[in-house]
Amino acid sequence: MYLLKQVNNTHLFHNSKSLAIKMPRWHPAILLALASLQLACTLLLLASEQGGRARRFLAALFTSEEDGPFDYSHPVDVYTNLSAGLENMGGKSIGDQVFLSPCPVVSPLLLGPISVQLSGPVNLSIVSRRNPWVLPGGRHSPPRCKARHSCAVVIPHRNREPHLAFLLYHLHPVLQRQQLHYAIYVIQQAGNQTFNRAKLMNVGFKEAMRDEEWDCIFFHDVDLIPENDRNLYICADGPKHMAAAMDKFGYKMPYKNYFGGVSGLTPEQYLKMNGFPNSYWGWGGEDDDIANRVLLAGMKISRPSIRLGRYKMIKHKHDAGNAANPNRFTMLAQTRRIWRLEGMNTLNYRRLSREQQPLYTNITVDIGPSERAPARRLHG
Ligand code: BGN
Repeated sequence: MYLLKQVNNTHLFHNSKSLAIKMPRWHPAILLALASLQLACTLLLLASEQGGRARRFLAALFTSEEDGPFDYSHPVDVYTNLSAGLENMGGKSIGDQVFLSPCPVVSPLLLGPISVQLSGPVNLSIVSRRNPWVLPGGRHSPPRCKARHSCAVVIPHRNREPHLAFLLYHLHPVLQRQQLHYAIYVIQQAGNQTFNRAKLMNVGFKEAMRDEEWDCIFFHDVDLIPENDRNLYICADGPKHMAAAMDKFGYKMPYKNYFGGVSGLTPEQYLKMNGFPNSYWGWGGEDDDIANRVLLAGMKISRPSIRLGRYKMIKHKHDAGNAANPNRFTMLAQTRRIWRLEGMNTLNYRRLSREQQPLYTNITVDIGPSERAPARRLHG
């Protein structure tokens, strides 16, 4: 399909070249005078009191819808009219997916900036009550139209139940507003070994794909809450880094190829880069390794604008069992040599349990003792 699109685009390009329109010849001085006149008129119009509409029109011409403008000083409650919105979407009969027509290209349920509630009593039973449309295992499909996109959201986890409740409180309604067919997978690392975020994400990919051929797999930190429901959990041409602007970094990228927090890949993109590394035990570096893999596999990172890709991080103390990984610098220097040899193709783990909870599929895994990094082993 992708190849087909490429071929079609090239074809169109060649066609458009051959469609050159014959223009009359004007004296350059006349052209210059006309252009100056037009510029003067435009400036006059924009400066005038009635210029508001013209300014908005020009802004709409030069910024895409996804860039806003968004007013983050007046966010909206993410549950605003949610159930009514889902019920009133037209279509034939609830649950009978076969006879439903496709959902609109742009969901009419989207709100833009949403308020992030990080105080007050939020627990899983409250989240369940607020999300009557979510099925066991944390699955959902729009009730009145056929979703155009599907995604699995993988959340690596250990001992962060309060954060998980806050995340699900916001994420479920966001995904429903986006009219996606989706499921949420929480991958719990058993035991007290050092945490291994990237390996848990590899496990999540494999476990999610056992259920369904998802269009897109998202890898989501448990402590990052989306601030705009127009930041779509849909894959892009290149591996997508969703969390372009986090409050903790002053809503900008901390550095150019940052790939941490929340990202989404198609199964093809993920397999092309041999998944993620299994050997980063403890905090840091694994996201940079993943970014390197994207580039080494010949792909480009795709990212929403920093106006759209906003996330709030839940403040917390440093995790026990997730000390900074002292090997990360040497390991990162080895990605180029290692990425094909280590990743999805060397993943091994033992699944201890898999249950359908009301809000997510809960998978507990033994991912083994922390090995030494293969980069170092290969070194000698
Ligand atoms: C970087 C970390 C990332 C982390 C970001 C943001 C490393 C490797 C050092 C070369 N990378 O410094 O893993 O997500 O900070 O906190 O430590």
